[in-house]
Amino acid sequence: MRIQVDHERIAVLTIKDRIIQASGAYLRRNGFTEILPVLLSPITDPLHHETYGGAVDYYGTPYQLTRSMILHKQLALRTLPKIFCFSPNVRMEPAERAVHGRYLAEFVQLDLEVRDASRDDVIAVGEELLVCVIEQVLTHCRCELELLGREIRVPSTPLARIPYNEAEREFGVPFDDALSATLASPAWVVDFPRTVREFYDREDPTKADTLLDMDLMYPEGFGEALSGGEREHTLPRILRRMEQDAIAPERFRAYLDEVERGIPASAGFGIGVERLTRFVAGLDRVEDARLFAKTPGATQAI
Ligand code: ASN
Repeated sequence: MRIQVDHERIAVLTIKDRIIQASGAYLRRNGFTEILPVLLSPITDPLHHETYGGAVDYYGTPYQLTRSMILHKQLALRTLPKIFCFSPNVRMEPAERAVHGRYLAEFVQLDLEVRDASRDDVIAVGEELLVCVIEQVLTHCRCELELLGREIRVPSTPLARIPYNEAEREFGVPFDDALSATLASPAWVVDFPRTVREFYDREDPTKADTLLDMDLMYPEGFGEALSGGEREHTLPRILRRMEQDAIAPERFRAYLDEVERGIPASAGFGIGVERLTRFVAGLDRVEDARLFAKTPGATQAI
């Protein structure tokens, strides 16, 4: 057998390996415990945008392939105070999303959640994590970055925070690509309107219809990196949010039963590992950041 040597691919996967190693080490140093992913469950993230499919016949009951582990993260915090997980997510996005170069039907997010934390707390974790990952890649993957022609700097923190309304006023909606193209350093977008996000992100008690949540935007047009926020954790508020989103509570019965028994207040986020690799390695398309990539709308042999 003749093995083909693809130096660029090796460089990208080496950088990705370093990103995984550095982020896991950073989180463990900071008191987080890694939990293993859930792949199948009667409940998963409803998401706010349309994805389709993903149901599996599980002994005659429809189970979902995980779209994100958000609901399980909340439940896991009853056992452990700070958790993270390299969580495979399946999101069959509409085919037209492939043009953006940042969607994969199957990807991994580094998903974390902290009991009794505020948005500011997890923003600080996100910034330190990003700085640590970039420092580690610069230290250990100089040759790989050089081979890929990528120059990347460690961002200075705290990163800028841009209110959602401001980004919308300046760039319209969706603003991800346009905003990201103007940034020289990663920046947060904060305070999303309730109507554009899922029921689990917490509404600001002092500002109706505004959420205590955030996205991180990469600079140079790489687009969205991460989503997260503080969470709703009481039954009446979650039921109200589901009603506002026209979600039948029956769909989330098992989750709501657990919420009724009590889940902790928390905040957290999930950062896409392939998108982070794409940004750090400076790749045109996210599918170059993993093996066996599945782009929206296309079927693959493997
Ligand atoms: N993981 C995200 C979060 O923690 C949710 C998502 O990916 N939709 O908020």
